[in-house]
Amino acid sequence: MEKTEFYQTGPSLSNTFSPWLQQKLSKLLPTDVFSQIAPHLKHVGQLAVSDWLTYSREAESTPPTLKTFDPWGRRIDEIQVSEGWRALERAAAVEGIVASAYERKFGSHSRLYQAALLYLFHPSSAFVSCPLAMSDGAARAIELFGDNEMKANAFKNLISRDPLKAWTSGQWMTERTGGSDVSQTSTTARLDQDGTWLLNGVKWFTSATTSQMAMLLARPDGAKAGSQGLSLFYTELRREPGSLEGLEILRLKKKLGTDALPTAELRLVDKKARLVGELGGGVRKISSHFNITRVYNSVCAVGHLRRALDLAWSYAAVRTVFGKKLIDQPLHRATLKEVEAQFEKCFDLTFYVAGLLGRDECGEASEAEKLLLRALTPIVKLFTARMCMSGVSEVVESFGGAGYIEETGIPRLLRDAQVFSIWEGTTNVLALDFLRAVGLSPQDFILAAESAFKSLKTDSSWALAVGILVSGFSREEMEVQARRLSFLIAEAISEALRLRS
Ligand code: MFK
Repeated sequence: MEKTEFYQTGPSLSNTFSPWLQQKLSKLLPTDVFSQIAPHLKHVGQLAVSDWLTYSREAESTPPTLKTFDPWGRRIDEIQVSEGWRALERAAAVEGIVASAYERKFGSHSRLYQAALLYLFHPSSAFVSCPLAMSDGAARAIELFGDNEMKANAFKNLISRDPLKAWTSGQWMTERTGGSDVSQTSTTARLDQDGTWLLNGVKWFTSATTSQMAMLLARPDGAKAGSQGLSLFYTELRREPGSLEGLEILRLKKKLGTDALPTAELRLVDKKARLVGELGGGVRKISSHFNITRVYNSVCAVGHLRRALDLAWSYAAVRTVFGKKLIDQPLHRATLKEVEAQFEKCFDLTFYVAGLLGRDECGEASEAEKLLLRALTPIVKLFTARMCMSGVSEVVESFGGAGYIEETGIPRLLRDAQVFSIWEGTTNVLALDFLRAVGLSPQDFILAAESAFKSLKTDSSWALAVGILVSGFSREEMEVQARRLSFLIAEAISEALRLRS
């Protein structure tokens, strides 16, 4: 080898329970809670850059496969996942990524603890975080609307720390008739003579079809058209491991990213199910589910952006161009710092909403806090998803050509980031959900936000947002403004959170 030959050094990662994160969490949590959870977060931060990184790489390089028939022609519809994926599912149970929110060991602070665990887990999880999100949402829906049997069995399994007992859940809402427009659900439900509900239809996007159970929407015979006629159902997928009941897996989806995650099209054929709560109100009931998955989406988007930035800073410290390390190049540093600033806004907003969720779940939230949680959940979801995508794009560019080469793992960051703004509601659907949340009385929202954050009154983004909210615009004009409004509110509240910290 000639002496002049030059090789670049790649980025490296160290424990992601960083001093920065420790400082943030120590301000968000009472001292005794922080000191109790810190050792566990440190342990998880180390796993995220060691064992879990190995498992996630294995899961991503060995995507799931569908085996439709056995060698003798019997239909088996078996999804095979890698050992890396299974190891990550086991690890998630052991570390209590879902359980910590429901054990409520730290009362209403438990959600922040859980959000911190998820934030550390997600970037090395190969999107095992997706089934966890749906499992957490299902646990909440059962807590709120489930019967005693669901609480005694499914709920316990969803929050089990024992990998042999732990369940995950699907959340099946999307159909061919309409992705965002759930009101067009065509899956039917009929009661047979024994009083069992039998469901028939096709679910077009079902992530984590390896789960043990799912929550899904269907239209009982004779029910109205539109979303008012939908009910929420609970179903178990398998009689015994590997044996699907009343389900055909039509195919696995080929996606832009999230390669390790088995996402399938399913046909339900007289699938036995149980009604969750009373008949009707299905969308309202499943919203308790997807409001949780939207918070997960935000936490994971923030964790994803953090991972991208960690890699970018690490690379900047080892890569020399024009006679200087990238980190010492003023423009390169300033560019990454801009992304850092967006990241910090996302982090503050997300952990604020996670804190509100914890208070709500423990019955401690005031009416104003409940309204803030309801209205800010869609805003934080849409904002963090968009900031993650633009920030990760900047990070990919910061690697130059290496960022465009598959084996570096950097392009995957961008492909995976795109999902955050699509699943669990697109940017526009969420901006409209904010309008649904504030309804006819935006004044209540304005008041709630201004009493939570005194500094809003002098914030220019907030002034613009309030101007739109009280403008008396027609419904159509409000819809046109909804997206801009959401970004203005996200900017204003994140600035208020920055000033408060
Ligand atoms: C790694 C990160 C983890 C992420 C996990 C990803 C897992 C992906 C798996 C998936 O399942 S992806 C599918 C995601 N699909 C969506 O998110 C659906 C997007 N569409 C919407 O959110 C629409 O806005 C919606 C379906 C809710 C619109 O439906 P409708 O029927 O037009 O709503 P409508 O009639 O306004 O509301 C029906 C009821 O629900 C009302 O209550 P009432 O019946 O009491 O009047 C609403 O107030 C209530 N509601 C709607 N959205 C709500 C809500 N309540 C609380 N929160 C909300 N967000």
